[in-house]
Amino acid sequence: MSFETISVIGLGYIGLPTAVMFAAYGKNVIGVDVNQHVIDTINRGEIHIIEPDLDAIVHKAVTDGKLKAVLAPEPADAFLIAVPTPLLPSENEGDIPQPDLKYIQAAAKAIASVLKKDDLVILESTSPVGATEQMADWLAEYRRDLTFPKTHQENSDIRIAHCPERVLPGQVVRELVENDRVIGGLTAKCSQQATELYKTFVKGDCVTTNARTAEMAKLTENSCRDVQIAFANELSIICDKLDIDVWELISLANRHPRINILQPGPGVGGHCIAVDPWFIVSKTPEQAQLIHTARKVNDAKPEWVIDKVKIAISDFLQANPDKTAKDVTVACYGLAFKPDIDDLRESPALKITQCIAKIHSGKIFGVEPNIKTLPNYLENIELVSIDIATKEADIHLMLVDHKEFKKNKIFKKYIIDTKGIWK
Ligand code: SAJ
Repeated sequence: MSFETISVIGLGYIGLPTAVMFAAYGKNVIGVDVNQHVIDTINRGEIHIIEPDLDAIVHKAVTDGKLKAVLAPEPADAFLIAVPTPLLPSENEGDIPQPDLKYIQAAAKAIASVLKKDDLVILESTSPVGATEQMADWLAEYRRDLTFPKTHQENSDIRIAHCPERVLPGQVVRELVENDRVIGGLTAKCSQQATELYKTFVKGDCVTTNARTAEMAKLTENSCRDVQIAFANELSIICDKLDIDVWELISLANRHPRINILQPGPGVGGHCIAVDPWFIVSKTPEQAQLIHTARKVNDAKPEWVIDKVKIAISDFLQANPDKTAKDVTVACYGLAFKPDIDDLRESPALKITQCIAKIHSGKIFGVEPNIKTLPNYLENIELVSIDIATKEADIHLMLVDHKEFKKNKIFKKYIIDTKGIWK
């Protein structure tokens, strides 16, 4: 089977780099997205997301005529679905959030109209266990004239597999090529064809399994990281209570040959680690006790940091009785969801800064070397340089260990250092 034309549905943080990688390796790629701005940007050879090295490859692929972006799917030999799988908003506080598969269903509906015998459909979106089978059922419902693996196994017209993306934001271009891939076909033939497709550019191993295991593998990776970060975050709270430096403690414990504790921080952000464990918890609430607790520990960390800021403000006012809260400036260092990126979405640092801006009557400085302007929705936060913040602020809250902050250690009385870089 040779795949000449490949279609990628959803041109976001995963879909666009994946699409362009196929194009860079000689395939004709049709990218599909529902957003006209995304389509126009890509067709100009530009990108709408921030990812190192991606712009040049997209520019070349579009100029070479290997990649085009369109609003509605066109016929192709293989379809990769890389749409969001968010959580539905919980009705009551404390409810277990449930995954929302509506974008997968919409993508299935959209490609169904152009699907033909011998096509391969791959679900790349991080998904709860069973989602690939569900997607196959939707396709079968929309195209009763075609046969699918559930009823026709290896003889089906359409092959279907789940192949979760596992690339790290900020290193996507390299990791797409180098990482191993888990490929879970609905049948062995589905896995084999999907492997053939990914081998176009993947230098890592393509390891095959079934779709449910592939789904669970991806959720397991991110849940494992979430649980490990929760352990570090819980340690930081315990150590604070016991007057122990958690950073020193972790570096000592990590000298043990079989211990590797991760780093505490202001909470867990991003679009994956804080979301994916819920896909497991919502499916098996009785069994997933540890994974559920880790989510709660990590989600509670921003509140703990905010309490620390309140205490620091009150200590400052006690030491400076001539001042009122209005006179106290709080500088928040780092707004992105992790170091050395400019992505503010799902960022605990941003959430904390916004919350302080709401409850504190004095000035709030946001220091974020990776962005030039603050988004409009951020009220009462002034974007300032490191220099101004260190000179003018009274309370210094370290939230993200960007390289600029590691280089410029500050020595002030009122420091809350959630990343342990200004000891
Ligand atoms: N964090 C800590 N302490 C640590 C490490 C991370 O607090 O020691 C925080 C970060 O500051 C950030 C959050 O965790 O707020 C998540 O950052 P991350 O670097 O752990 O992960 P992501 O969300 O950028 O990417 C993850 C990766 N998964 C794993 O490393 C298992 C990536 O490989 C996945 O492809 C990606 O999720 C995804 O798309 O699912």
